[in-house]
Amino acid sequence: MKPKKRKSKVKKTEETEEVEVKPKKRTSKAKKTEETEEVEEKPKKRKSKAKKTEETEEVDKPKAEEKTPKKAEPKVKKDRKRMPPSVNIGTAGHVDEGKSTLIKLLTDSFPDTHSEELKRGITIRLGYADCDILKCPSCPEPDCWTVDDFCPKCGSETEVVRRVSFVDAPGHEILMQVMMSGAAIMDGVMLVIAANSTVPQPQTREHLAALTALGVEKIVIVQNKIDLINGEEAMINYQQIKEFVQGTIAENAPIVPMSAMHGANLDILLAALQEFIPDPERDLEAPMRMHVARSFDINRPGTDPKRIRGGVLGGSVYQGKMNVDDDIVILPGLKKKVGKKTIFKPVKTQVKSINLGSFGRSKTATPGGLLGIQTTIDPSMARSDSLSGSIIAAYKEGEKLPPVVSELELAVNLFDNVVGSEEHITVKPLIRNEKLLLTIGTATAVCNVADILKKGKILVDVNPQIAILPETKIAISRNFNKRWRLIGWAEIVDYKEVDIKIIA
Ligand SMILES: Nc1nc2c(ncn2[C@@H]2O[C@H](COP(=O)(O)OP(=O)(O)OP(=O)(O)O)[C@@H](O)[C@H]2O)c(=O)[nH]1
Ligand SMILES: [Mg+2]
Ligand SMILES: [Zn+2]
Repeated sequence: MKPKKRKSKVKKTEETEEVEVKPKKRTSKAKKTEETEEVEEKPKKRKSKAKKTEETEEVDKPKAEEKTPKKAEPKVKKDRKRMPPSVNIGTAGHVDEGKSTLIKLLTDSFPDTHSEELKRGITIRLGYADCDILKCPSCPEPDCWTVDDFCPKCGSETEVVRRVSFVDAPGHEILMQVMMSGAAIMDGVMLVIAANSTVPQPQTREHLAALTALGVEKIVIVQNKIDLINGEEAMINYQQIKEFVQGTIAENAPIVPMSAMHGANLDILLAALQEFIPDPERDLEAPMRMHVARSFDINRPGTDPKRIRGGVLGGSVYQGKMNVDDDIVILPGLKKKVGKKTIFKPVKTQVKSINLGSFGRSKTATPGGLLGIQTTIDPSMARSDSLSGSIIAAYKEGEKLPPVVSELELAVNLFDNVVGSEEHITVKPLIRNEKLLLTIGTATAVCNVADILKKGKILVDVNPQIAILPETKIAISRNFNKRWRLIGWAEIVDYKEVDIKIIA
């Protein structure tokens, strides 16, 4: 592609700034506090032997304990076999339908830990937690599946079959980009639909469309909150779900009726996850690439300068293998202001340690599983997710790095209608100079449409630049009344690469 000079008026930072989320009522706050206390006095249902990691310390705020499933207190096995996570399973679905409660049931930890999330009663950021899926050697399918060390049905010792990392996405309509950047690190998804609501709700539709656009096609549907309805209502709701998914990627997805709050049918859900979301085939020989979904500074204020630890980046390995002490490059890199322009400087650093969630420290990381890596970069550069949306690549002298781009040529597919709004909005064709929000991997960028080309192709300016994996599918959102709505998706046909100079 020929270099072209075109001035873009886009300022990513201003336009992508977080939109105010309206407070939402959450039921029985007082009751919840009582329950929290009660839960804390009891021995923990499942004890994780992983040491508390640096990564978790950062977000270690008071936990919002949801109602504990009414199950017998299982014992904890001492010599439990441990294996690193091998798959990432996400949540998707309309706000408040029980995604985080489901993660709590599976992993024993409630993902909403930030004070704003607790105050508003909704998920705002991506949540992370993991658990082992275990099998009872004595019970038949699907009774045999559990997340406990001892079978809740017969008491036999269970065996670990695999470890799963979960990515909990928010359902609120204005947090669509958060959900979509989370989709970049999901191998499969649990689409949660409340049985006591009509199907589909706007974000049930929009999330399914986003999953389709971004190629997350392994789906298990959770028909949640069945404790709130009777058998007949459950059947009507089930039919609505069936009709909704007909002709979509979720057409053949299993539908598991559940109560995430009371733990009903957890075994059936686990059986479905085992069958319908297997570990994808991984390319361990390919050059290592990792999606960064968050970044932070783990040093407490006032830390002795000699003991300061480098910036931490969290996300998931996309391909290849990462080892402690590997040289890596963060792309597009560290943000710098040059006059009025924001530019990025790719930075070379080293993997100092690898943390696989509650599994704990590891010398290596492969695709599947969420991880945090400590690097040698100035920790202030990683503060407050400032590096989320980056790509980390293995650094080897002379080896090609993922491109950092300033322009993209896209083959676009637009939906007929805006799927995520209550009202009916037709998607009109794209026009030159309009601004679109693109979700590319874990990155989001407001881009200017520079040109409309033939055969459904467009040219967009990417400013500030981002790093891409060229095979990545892109979700396209358009602004309607100050709200970004998903309107379609695209594939990368060509791109204009920025010359990068790596700083060590
Ligand atoms: N009765 C009943 N209530 C449930 C169940 N699952 C979740 N809830 C309640 O539904 C409300 C919302 O649950 P969350 O898990 O926060 O929902 P969410 O889908 O994560 O919400 P967002 O992340 O904000 O989209 C909470 O009050 C839960 O206690 C269930 O199976 N039965
Ligand atoms: Mg939630
Ligand atoms: Zn059993």
